[in-house]
Amino acid sequence: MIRAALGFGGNLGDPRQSMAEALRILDARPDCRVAAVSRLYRTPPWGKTDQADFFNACALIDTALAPNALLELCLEIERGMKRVRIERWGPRTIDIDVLTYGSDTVHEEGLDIPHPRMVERAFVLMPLADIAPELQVMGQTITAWLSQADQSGIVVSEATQDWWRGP
Ligand code: PH2
Ligand code: MG
Ligand code: MG
Repeated sequence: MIRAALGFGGNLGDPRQSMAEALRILDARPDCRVAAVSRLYRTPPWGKTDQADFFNACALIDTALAPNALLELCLEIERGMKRVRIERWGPRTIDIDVLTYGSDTVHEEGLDIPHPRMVERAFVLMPLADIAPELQVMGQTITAWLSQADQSGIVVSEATQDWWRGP
């Protein structure tokens, strides 16, 4: 099994519920185990700012899937949640990104690992620092990247790390 980091986001419908369901789907699979989930954050929209706040979280999963199969699974879960995505960086019900995969570097059609923009986005780095502060990405730790990122407007929405578990 390889340990991968996933990023979750959404700002349409009930993103908390969509992210929780996605995590439970992953955890129920024999080829994926959810090892850690961050707190849940509410974050100002990045890139395209005239849209609703996002909810964001990150998870570490242990998986037997190859990187492209993991990406396919994430996209399949997005489709299953009837992901609506009108435009790049625009509103969406759920977005699941493969951030890291072990310490591998992957450049394939539609897949770049580490996620090329993760180190400049506090909405990824803050939740990831909850669960993997020492993880090395592009030459430094998540903690180090986070200290250089603009964290303004980001608030913790759920302070526990089991917000995604069912009743
Ligand atoms: N995702 C984007 C674009 N902008 N902003 C926030 N706050 N959170 C996101 O997850 C996000 C975003 C494209 O994936
Ligand atoms: Mg994304
Ligand atoms: Mg995506």
